[in-house]
Amino acid sequence: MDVPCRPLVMCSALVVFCAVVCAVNASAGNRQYVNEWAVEIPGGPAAARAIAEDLDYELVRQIGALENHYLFKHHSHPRRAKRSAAHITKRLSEDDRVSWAEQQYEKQRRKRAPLGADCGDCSVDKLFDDPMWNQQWYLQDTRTSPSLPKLDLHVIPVWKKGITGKGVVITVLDDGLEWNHTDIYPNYDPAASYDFNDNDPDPFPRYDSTNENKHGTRCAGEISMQADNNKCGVGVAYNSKVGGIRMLDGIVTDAIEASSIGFNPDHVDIYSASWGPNDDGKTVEGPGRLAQKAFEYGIQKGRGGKGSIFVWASGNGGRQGDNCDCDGYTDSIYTISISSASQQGLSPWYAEKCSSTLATAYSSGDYTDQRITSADLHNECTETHTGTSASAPLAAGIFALALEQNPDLTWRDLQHLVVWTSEFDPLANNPGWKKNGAGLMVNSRFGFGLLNAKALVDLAEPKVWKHVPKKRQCIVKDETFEPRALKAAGEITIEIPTKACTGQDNVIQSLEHVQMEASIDYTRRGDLHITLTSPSGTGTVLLAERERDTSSNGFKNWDFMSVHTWGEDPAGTWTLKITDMSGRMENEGQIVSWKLILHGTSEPPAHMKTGRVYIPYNAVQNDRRGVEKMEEAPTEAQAPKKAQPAASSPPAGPQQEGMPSAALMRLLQTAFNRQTPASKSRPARPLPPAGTTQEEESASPESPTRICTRLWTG
Ligand SMILES: [Ca+2]
Ligand SMILES: [Ca+2]
Ligand SMILES: [Ca+2]
Repeated sequence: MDVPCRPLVMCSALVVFCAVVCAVNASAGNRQYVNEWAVEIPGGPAAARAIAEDLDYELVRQIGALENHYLFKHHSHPRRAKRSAAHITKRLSEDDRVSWAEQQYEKQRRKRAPLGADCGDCSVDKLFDDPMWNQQWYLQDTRTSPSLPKLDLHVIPVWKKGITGKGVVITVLDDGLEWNHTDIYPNYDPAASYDFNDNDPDPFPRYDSTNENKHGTRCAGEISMQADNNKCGVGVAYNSKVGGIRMLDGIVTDAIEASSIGFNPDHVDIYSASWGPNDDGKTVEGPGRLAQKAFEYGIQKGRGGKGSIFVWASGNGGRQGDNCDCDGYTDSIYTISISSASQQGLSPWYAEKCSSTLATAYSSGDYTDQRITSADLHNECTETHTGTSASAPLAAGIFALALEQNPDLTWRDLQHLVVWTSEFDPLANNPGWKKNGAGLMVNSRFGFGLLNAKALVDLAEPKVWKHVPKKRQCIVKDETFEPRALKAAGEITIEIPTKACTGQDNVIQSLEHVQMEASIDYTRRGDLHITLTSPSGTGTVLLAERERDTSSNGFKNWDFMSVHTWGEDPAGTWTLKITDMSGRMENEGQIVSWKLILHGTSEPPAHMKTGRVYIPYNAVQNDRRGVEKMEEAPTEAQAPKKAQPAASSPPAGPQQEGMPSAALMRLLQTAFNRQTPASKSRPARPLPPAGTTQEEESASPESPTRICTRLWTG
């Protein structure tokens, strides 16, 4: 009896059939079929016409330049259908005069209009024809697998929105600009340029045998290299306008600095500076009187009153044990101070720590890490731009994108945007992260983390962004304070209770910057360690020890600035602690005076009314090919927290901890420095204006205990 077998056979056949059909359907997904067929007819046009007539099609046309290929439209078939009309295709295919036929269906394609217009649906590495585009790892994420740590500043999604820096003017304060460089010239802006070294309008650099003055051209190229011109690489804001202020190739004075910082502030939007006082680990120096006034003028009057944007490199003194808290330019509340991270997401050997750094951009790292690509002197290109010098211009370029998205952003809006959108996750494998009282992750190596251009520009969108409230300033002092002595192995603790000007119109409920202005006498300045703890419990190192700083000059009305308590409510008791753990028992001194200056707003800015949500960065980043699918990645994005082996870390500077083979690495680094431009790519930093202290601000009204003063409200 074979009857019982039959259903089995049929079922098996059905299963096989279903498996095939289902697989086909699954791969077809959500296809929309149209009433057109592509048909190959070896007999040519006459045969095509005949077939069309016989089988009731309209012959639309030959398909492009393809000989014997025709497009047929079926008269009675619906224009769009979810199912393919297999029977119609079969009928066509089985005609002896037809060698091949296929029903057409709609393909999902996205416009990439501003990008690679000639490029169709090509991949990111083919977006531009510039020969060094594929070395710009910090822009296009050259990872080979989504499970690897992310590798770029998330700029491409911004470009894909059509935002490329148009209408935004950046000037680079440096050693000149080779403005006729092929990759810079189309974006060069003479109105954003001047030569304060030779006092003429042409910032062209002085050539010499060592190409000493390449720095400004390299920094400008990072921002504004032309895209898709088959030359060098692509600038972050490749349609922005860029100028150069030549001011580092000669004697730098306070007047020259002020002239540069304040150059044409109604025309220039962003000033990018990759220089500062000596990174020798023993200098304490800030802007002189004129430069300080130039900053203030720019903030109050620049950009039609919205405030000039000053972007500052945080300094390259890591190996000298330098600390950017002793650099009054990065330490200024008016500058956006930018530090560096290597390709491995680590703090590089040259980076400095301090509490005033706001955010981080990529740059060079260990000698195996890739560096930064840019234009170079003599119309050449470079792939070896390094240091925090290379990070600040990348940030300036990203800020140009934000200003194109929303030209009304104030200088404080931009700082808030940076704080709120910079990413902790890609730098999470470094020590020193803490969560402040407002739920923000912050680190003295990186500020609030790695810049995320897409998040920043999206949040800056005029329909989304609400200007931050009016700036308030509340000064907290103790008029009864008497100088207190400090000795080696000793400790001074000062409790500072404050209501943060409650009851006055300059009450502060949401902090921005905090400044501790202090005068301290000490026999060996570099042995001092100063921390400030907020009422929310956020501990900030305002000053770390500097081994090389043997000065006995102390600090005179120095503003130690911190952004680490950003967003916190400052009411409560602050604790200032000064210690000397050096073991040099001969050390002695005193804290002469102090003043706590709280900057912020009387109500939390709109964007901060709900807490910051941190997303694993790979989840954000894996949409980089332009397909915005956050849900695809999160589960695997949790995984790639790489355990970074110490051996692959950069050579340790004196401040870096837990580096087992630091001596070996230092040796390698020394050898490396002899043959690469890493340590000499920075121009001589400008000679300091005389004196090591800031101008004392004019005395503010003081009351017996502590006083709250409202200053200008930008
Ligand atoms: Ca000149
Ligand atoms: Ca180019
Ligand atoms: Ca420094």
